[in-house]
Amino acid sequence: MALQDKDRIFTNLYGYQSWSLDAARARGDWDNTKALLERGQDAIIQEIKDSGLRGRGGAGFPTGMKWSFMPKESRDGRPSFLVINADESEPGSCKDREIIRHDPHKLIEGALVAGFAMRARAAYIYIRGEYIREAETLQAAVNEAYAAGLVGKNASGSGYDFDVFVHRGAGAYICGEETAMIESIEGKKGQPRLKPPFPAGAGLYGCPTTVNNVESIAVAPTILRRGASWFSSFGRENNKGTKLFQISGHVNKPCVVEEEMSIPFSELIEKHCGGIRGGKDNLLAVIPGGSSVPLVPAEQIWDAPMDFDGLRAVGSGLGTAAVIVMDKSTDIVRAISRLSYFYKHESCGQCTPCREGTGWMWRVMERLREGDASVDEIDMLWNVTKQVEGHTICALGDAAAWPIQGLIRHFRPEIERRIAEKGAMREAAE
Ligand code: L3W
Ligand code: SF4
Repeated sequence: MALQDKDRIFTNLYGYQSWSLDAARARGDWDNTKALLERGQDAIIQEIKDSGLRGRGGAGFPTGMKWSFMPKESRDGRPSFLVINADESEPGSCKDREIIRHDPHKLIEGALVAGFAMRARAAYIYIRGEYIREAETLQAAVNEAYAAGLVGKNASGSGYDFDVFVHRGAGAYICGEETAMIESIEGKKGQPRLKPPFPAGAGLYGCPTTVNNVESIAVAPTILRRGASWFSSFGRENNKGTKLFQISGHVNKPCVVEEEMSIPFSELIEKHCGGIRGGKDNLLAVIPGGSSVPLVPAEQIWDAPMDFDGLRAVGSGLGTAAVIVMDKSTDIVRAISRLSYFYKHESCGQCTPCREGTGWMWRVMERLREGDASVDEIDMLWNVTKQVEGHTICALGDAAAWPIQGLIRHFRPEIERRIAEKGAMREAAE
C-alpha cells in the first residue's frame, strides 16, 4: 500500500514552504522538544529500537542498537560526540540534500534528540563541499536554533548543553566513510581507519562517537512524537518505516519521494515517475541503491519489494535507495565502466587491492567496452573483483567490485557480442 500524505515525515520535501524556524514550527518541528528529552535517554533509545529504524546511509545497521553502544558514563572525563553524515556523494543519491535544503530543522532537532540519548556533548554535521547553498541554509537554520535557545546551553530548556557544528568537506567521496569522516573533521587527510575499534569505542578525537546518516537522524523526532508502533506499521518485518527514494535516469519524471519501505519497484515507478521512458518493455536494468550495489535486470526488478531483504533476494541491495533506471538505449558496458572510473578516481590509495585493483578493473572495463579484449579476460576480471572484494580496509573496494560483478552476471552475452564484433571487423580489415 502506498504512503498517504498524512504519514509523510518530510512534509516540506519540495520546498513549497519556507525552511525557516517559524515555518518549521508551524509544521510541528521543535514542538515541546523538552518533553521528548524528559522521557530520558534509555526510553528514547528503546523507542528507536522498537521502531525498527535501520540506518539510511547504505549499510542498514539498526539505529537504536548503534545508539546503545555509546557509554552511559564518561571514561576519563572524555566527552561523547554525534557525527552526522551529510557527505552525500554516492552517484544517484540526492535525498539528504533535499532534507537540508527544505527541512533543516528536522535534522537539527533530530541531532539534539539523538545526541541527548547518547549523552553526546555536540553534533558535527559533515556536509559535502559541493553543497554550498545547502551548507549556507543549514548554518542559518543552526543559527536560528541557537538564537531561540533550542540548542546550545540549556538546550530547549532541558538543562542539557548541546552544540551543533556545521563542518564542510572538500569534495572527496571517501570522506563519507565514517572513519575517514572522523579523520577529516580532526583536520587530517580523509582516509578510513581499520575497524574495530568502531567509533563508539574510539571515534572523534579518540572519544566515543556515533556516525549516522542525515535521514536516520531527521526522522527520529517524528518517531518519538508519533510512536514506534506508528513507524513500524510501514514496510515489513526487518524492513520498517518510511523511506526517501531518489529515482533518476530513464523514467518520465525523475523525483525524490518519501514512500513506504517495501513498496514494489513497479508501483514506485508508475505512481511517482510516470513510468519507464518508452514503456515497461523498454526497461533494461536498474541500479536500485546508488552506484555501490549491483544492477538488476528488468525481469527481476519489476516486482521486487524496495527494501533491504527484497533487493538482497535479487542479488543487489537497498543502499541509499538511489534508484538509477536504465532503458534499452543504455550502453550498459559503458555505464558500468564509467562507475569503475569513479571508484578508481575516489580510491584513497592506502590499501593495495583497492589502489591497484580499481585502476586495473577500469582499464579492462574500457577494453571490454571497445570490444578490444579476449573472452578469457571476462573471467580474469571476475577473478580480480573477487580478489578486491572483502580484502580492503573500507567498503569502497567492495563498491568498486560489485557493479562489475553485476554486469558480468547479467550481461555477459553483451560483452562477448562486442568482442566477437570487434574480432570480425579486424578479420574483415585484414
Ligand atoms: C559497533 C559493531 N558498531 C557495524 C556500525 C559501523 C557503521 C554501521 C555500518 O557503510 C555502506 C555500504 C553501501 N559494533 C558494528 C558497528 N557497526 N558493526 O554500523 O557498518 P558497515 O561496516 O556495515 O558499513 P559502512 O562501511 O558504514 C557501507 C554504502 O555504505 N555506500 C555508500 C555510501 C554513500 C552514502 C551517501 O552518499 N549518502 O551513504 C558505499 O559503500 O551501501 O553498504 O556505523 O560503525 N560490531
Ligand atoms: Fe582507501 Fe580503497 Fe582502502 Fe578504502 S578500500 S581504505 S578507499 S584504498
